[in-house]
Amino acid sequence: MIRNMLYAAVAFMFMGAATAEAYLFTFTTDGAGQPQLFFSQGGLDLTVDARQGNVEPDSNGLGVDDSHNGDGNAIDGNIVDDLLSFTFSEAVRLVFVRFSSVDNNDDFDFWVNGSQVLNEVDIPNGNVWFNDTIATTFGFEADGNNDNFKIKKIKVETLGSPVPEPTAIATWGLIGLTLGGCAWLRRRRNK
Ligand SMILES: [Ca+2]
Ligand SMILES: [Ca+2]
Ligand SMILES: [Ca+2]
Ligand SMILES: [Ca+2]
Repeated sequence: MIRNMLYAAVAFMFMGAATAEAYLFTFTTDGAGQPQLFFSQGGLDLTVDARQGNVEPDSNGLGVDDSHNGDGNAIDGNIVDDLLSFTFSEAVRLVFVRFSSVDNNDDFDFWVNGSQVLNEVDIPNGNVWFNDTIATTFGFEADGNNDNFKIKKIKVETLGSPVPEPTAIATWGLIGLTLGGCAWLRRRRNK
């Protein structure tokens, strides 16, 4: 019985290893524009890059200068449609994005692993929540002359270790039952 409980505890510990870790990246450091910017937090690496031109960091968030004359430093649809992408060193669940420099006619197109999946998503005051999107790369695109915004924060969760296969749990259970059965037989023989 105690042995069975022990094996159940071991199986539970395996499941417990699957904890997800949350990472919040905040982009409020001013700096020079670069084709790519690199960030790291607790072993999770993040590369931010612009489809065209430079990523432009300032105290209000990350934007894009698409390298054409007259383009502003926001992610905007002016001259060229700017797309800013966030690539993580492992697959993560996107939790929320906080946009900044937003006015009431801004919306974004959402890209996942290089493909556009949502069009014209309105940007509210506050966070945009994405509870069930798992990928390594998330992109935010502006199009049309009205769209111009920056990205100030992004929160993601790592997925943790894979949950053990049901067969692995069944095997642990079987081992426990077998050992328990042997003990029971031994007890009977010793009577
Ligand atoms: Ca721009
Ligand atoms: Ca532009
Ligand atoms: Ca748009
Ligand atoms: Ca606007």
